[in-house]
Amino acid sequence: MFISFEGIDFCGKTTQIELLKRYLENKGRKVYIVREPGGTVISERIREILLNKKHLEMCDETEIFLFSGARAQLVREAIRPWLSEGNVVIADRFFDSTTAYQGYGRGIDLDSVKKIHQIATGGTVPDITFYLKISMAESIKRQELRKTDLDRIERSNDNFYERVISGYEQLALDNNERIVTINGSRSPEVIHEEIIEKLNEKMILSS
Ligand code: T5A
Repeated sequence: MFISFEGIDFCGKTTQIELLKRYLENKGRKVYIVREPGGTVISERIREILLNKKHLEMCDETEIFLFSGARAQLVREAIRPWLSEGNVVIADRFFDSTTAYQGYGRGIDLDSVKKIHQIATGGTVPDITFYLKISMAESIKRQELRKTDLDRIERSNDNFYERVISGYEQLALDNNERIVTINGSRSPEVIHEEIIEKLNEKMILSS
């Protein structure tokens, strides 16, 4: 079982992933969480380069290849071996993030983005993806509450984030058999319940 979570920054993915992990472990499942970019020694090194707020000169093409390089390593070193042992893998972002941020957000041609995904993942696709939908205003509110320093991507302007949100909307429409849109502006407990409901509906938990 391979589950991914998507959405704009501060949409609540990490919070929901922790709740879901606990739920599944209580059901006796072994669960691995991976975050993107990151999750292996090499991918975490790439993460440092990508998110470093000093790297403002990074061009969009370098950005997409670095995100995809980190993913290629993660898929082969961690995700596939864990899935093949029958474990649950929950990914905090996967290739939909690249389509939304680098494709729709930065404006890289979407057909090229798809080809890069194919090379990076070699066809490994989540069984189900939860898109936690929040508005730009909600994202900014949570970011201000958290008071942490912003990384390089988070320093992108509001127009960029509006394009990323439109990208996620389009992705959800185009992949409605895989991507489930969840209203992420409610309480974490209510969101968690809906996620469990959807997993049961799609019989993902019984496999
Ligand atoms: N990126 C990533 C790309 O551009 N392309 C790619 O291909 C990939 C993979 C990664 C950055 O890289 C970009 C996207 C990102 O900008 P990151 O540090 O890993 O950077 O950041 P995020 O994935 O965005 O993770 P965040 O930690 O910022 O946000 P989460 O995980 O979505 O949210 P979470 O759970 O940490 O919650 C954020 C805050 O909101 C509160 C939490 O307490 C926390 O303070 N919160 C809620 N508040 C109210 N109601 C709820 N329901 C709440 N749920 C959580």
